[in-house]
Amino acid sequence: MKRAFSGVQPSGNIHIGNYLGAFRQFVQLQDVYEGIYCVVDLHAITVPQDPGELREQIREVAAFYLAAGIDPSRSTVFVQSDVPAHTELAWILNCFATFGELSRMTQFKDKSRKGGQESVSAGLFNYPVLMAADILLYQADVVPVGEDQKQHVELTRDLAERINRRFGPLFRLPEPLIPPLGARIMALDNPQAKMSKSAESPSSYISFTDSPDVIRRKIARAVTDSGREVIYDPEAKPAIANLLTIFSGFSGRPVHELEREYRETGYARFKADLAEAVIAGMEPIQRRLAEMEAEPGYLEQVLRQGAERAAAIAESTVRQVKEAVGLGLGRA
Ligand code: ATP
Ligand code: LTN
Repeated sequence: MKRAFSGVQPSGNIHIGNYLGAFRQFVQLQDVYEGIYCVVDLHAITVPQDPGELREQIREVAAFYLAAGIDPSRSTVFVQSDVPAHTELAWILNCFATFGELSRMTQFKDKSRKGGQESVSAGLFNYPVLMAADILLYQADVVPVGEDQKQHVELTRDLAERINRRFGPLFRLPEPLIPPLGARIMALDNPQAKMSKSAESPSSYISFTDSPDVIRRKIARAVTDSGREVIYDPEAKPAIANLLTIFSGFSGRPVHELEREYRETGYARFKADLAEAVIAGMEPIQRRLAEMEAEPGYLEQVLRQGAERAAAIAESTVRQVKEAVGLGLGRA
């Protein structure tokens, strides 16, 4: 079986963009790929985190993988910092990544613009190299992610190719797997900005901790475009195109069918039905999350087993890389 690897940061509440762009794919891929899924807590500390909240969010992301439908008997779910090989390979890869290519990463440019380049952590700059280590350690064939992570997977390929050329075939070259629908869900209050966990305003996203009433209210208040026709036109009507994408994602109905039904009904009716589709789609996941909360030992056991399985694969890659690069005294 080919292998899929992905990671999600414990950096806030999981939202419907994370679900449509990432988690849903992970679950669908399970029949075709061996899945390895990671809670990337070392990535989360590249920006300031409160220790108590971070720990809580690590549990939440781990639980979300399972609640979304990842089956721990078929896939591996683990916490990044439980497997030291991630930081070990990241250092080695850092010595082959260039300052120039890391300076060109869009996510770094966006996030450092907010805080100012002088004061953001060096970890934020090196973040894509840690991500490359995550992927290359497991010799992943595919990396299911939302559109925003495509550039990081391409950097991962570049690093792997560079090192393979110099030292021989150490790493498999991974492909990004971007879903055809929902790869870039936009903020409800601004269709030019990506829906984001760490956004300041909670009205910009719908989180899996939101109750049905909160979801109805957020969708009712979501910005729309001028006019009253519900049509899919991302250029002229970016807000409505985003809502149609969300509707299609949760209802399973194609966008053109929704356009046909709601074209003339006006925005209010469209938004009311959209809210019910989102609520219905989220409900089974929210129910499983609540069930798991009542059974905390279960999650810990899954994560412990996951870390053991992951470490066995990761350590073997690190051993081969150290050997090839000439580190230590060698195995003999
Ligand atoms: P942050 O805003 O803190 O960077 P985030 O919401 O971008 O967080 P991540 O943990 O970085 O969330 O991403 C988890 C997965 O969700 C990634 O595969 C990412 O590509 C995907 N993803 C994130 N935001 C969206 C979005 N708005 N639409 C679709 N997919 C998304
Ligand atoms: N950078 C990603 C999270 C992430 C990841 C990974 C995704 C870290 N390591 C490895 C795929 C594979 C993000 O911000 N969403």
